[in-house]
Amino acid sequence: MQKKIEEAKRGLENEVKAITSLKEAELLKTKYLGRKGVVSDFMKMLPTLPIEQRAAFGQQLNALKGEITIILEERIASLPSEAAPKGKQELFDITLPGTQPFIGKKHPLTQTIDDIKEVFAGLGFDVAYGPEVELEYYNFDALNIPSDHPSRTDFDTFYIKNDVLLRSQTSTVQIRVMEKQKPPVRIIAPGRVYRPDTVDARHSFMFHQVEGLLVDEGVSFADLKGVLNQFIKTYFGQNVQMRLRPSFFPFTEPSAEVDISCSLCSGKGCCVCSYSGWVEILGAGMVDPNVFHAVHYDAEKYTGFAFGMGVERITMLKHGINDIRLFYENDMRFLSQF
Ligand code: 2NL
Repeated sequence: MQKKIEEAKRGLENEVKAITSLKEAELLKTKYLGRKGVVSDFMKMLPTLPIEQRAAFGQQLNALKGEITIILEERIASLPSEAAPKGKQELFDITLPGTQPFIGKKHPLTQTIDDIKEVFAGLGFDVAYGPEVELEYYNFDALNIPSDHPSRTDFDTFYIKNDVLLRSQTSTVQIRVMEKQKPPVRIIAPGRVYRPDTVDARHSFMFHQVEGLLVDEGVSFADLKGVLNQFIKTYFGQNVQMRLRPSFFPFTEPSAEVDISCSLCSGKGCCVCSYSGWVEILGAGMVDPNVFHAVHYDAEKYTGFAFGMGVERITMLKHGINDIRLFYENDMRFLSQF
């Protein structure tokens, strides 16, 4: 029996050398492993053997089967590539278009901040950043905000401990810059700010602001108007109109709220502009001398203007977005539109 098995194996080893195609390999496989093949014939002999020899012979046959499979596979692998499985070749259709890789893009708020930076870079402004966890001094005292001002309460500001808070405006950055640098100063400060507002379509406990500051000798309100007009025309479009309304901020005097003609209805009146034709986009004014005192600038020598705008608000106006929460949900159906 042992001899017959050895013979069968040697037979295959000889035959396998001669084959040149997959088809021949298949024929050999059938000859040795098929239903009427060599191994199968051996199997049929099993019951004719004495019981005590059957187990050992069965094991030898299984081993032979394994060896035959390996010999055939190795030979197939060494065949020239034209002989490789046809079916598998056809699975790969080089005429099909490739899979489109996912290409990321900037978040719409980042795009807006970048656009704003670009306009102001063209006007000679640098970009400054500062900490989001701030001292009460930078968020309020240095900005001439009275100690009993309602914005200082924990209804309007997140306190971490006594005099440490989450900044509620990015003016903190401008104070820090003025502390370190003598005029002229020309900066914008983009960043996150925090206020404990209940979240709804227009409010969020965290949002983004860009504030601007220009300080030099002889800076006037006309310079403020000119810079803001330039920004508005570049960012929203040349046909957009600007208007200033008198307002009040503790850190500027005089102060103004700045409107643009409603981009949705071009000033005719719609729900976005409450049928007024105008929408508010920023607050601005001439830096209050008390702010200059806080940073040891000579308020007799220098004047300056400052302004602040909400990034979410501007982005919503530009793209007609009606719910601020969409910015924070990471829903690609929304984000991929910009
Ligand atoms: C608004 C109004 C404003 C400022 C921010 C400022 C900063 C310094 C000095 C004086 Cl260091 N002013 N910032 C001035 C006027 C308005 O923001 O409605 N923001 C969304």
